[in-house]
Amino acid sequence: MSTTVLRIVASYGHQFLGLPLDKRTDTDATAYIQLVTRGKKQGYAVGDWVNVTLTSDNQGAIESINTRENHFYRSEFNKQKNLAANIDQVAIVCATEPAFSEELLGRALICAEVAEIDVLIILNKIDVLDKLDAARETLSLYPKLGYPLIEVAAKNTESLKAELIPRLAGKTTLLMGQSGMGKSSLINALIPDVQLKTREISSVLNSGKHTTTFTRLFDCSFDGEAAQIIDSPGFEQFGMAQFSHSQVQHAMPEFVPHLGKCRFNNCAHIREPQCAILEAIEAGTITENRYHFYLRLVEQLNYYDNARY
Ligand SMILES: Nc1nc2c(ncn2[C@@H]2O[C@H](COP(=O)(O)OP(=O)(O)O)[C@@H](O)[C@H]2O)c(=O)[nH]1
Ligand SMILES: [Mg+2]
Ligand SMILES: [Zn+2]
Repeated sequence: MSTTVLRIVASYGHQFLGLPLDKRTDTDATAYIQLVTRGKKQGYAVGDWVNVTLTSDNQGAIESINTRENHFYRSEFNKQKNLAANIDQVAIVCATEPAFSEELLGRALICAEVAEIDVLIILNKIDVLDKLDAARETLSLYPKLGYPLIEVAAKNTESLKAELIPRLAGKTTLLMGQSGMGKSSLINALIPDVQLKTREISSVLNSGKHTTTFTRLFDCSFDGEAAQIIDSPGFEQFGMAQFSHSQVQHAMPEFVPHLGKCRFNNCAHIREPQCAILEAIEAGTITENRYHFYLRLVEQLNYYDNARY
């Protein structure tokens, strides 16, 4: 038995697949190493580098995990759900139609801020003209908060070349979106042979019927520049149960300049006098919409805090 370093390139439930650094050719199904975890140990994510004891040509056990640059996670009631590790950015796909959830977008942005990972917001399906203005209106706030926003149509290759590909080249990007936003269409347009690669990986994971429910890392190259795209299952929820009030406040860029400036140190920014946050709402630098989003998050954090004890 020998020990080696692998990168986790796919996860499905508690199953993981790894590839060695020198075998990034993910068109060869035989290169994948099926990984088992020791005991009940979990918390691994696609993008992690792990030390593995090989037990056969295509199987191994994860012994330990190398230090992460970062990891992007949701935080459900009693555990963290890792989506990816060691990434350069999170790209969140929204669409003109069906309408996307601004609540989920807001939550994903909070998770990215807490993890200190850059964000890219993608508005897809801009060819659906009668819904375009409404989507643009909703999203117009976010570039003001510092989040880059690009507009594309998955079926318009020119828009991908002009807007999206330059943002992906040279980077590792976690691509996320609610189902129906066009994430698969984007992946299909960006990654040649994606169907073949997906079939191969599902056969190795022995889950052929669940081809879109696993997270996986694709190695690709745009104009000769290497890039990695991590495809993840469509999300319908975004828990942040374990975040603190302070984490949430600091994850809202328009709140940050006002934090610590309220009259009371323990100000909850709800109806206290001389509250800097409430004053910022009066002044229009924090929108009512985002403030109510914040209040909903706080209400949920309080609920979890009470439920835990
Ligand atoms: N009009 C238009 N339809 C799109 C575009 N991208 C995807 N779609 C359609 O939107 C639907 C959902 O796309 P899909 O890629 O499966 O979304 P996913 O659930 O996010 O993976 C499909 O019917 C696609 O053909 C686009 O740019 N314009
Ligand atoms: Mg899909
Ligand atoms: Zn306050």
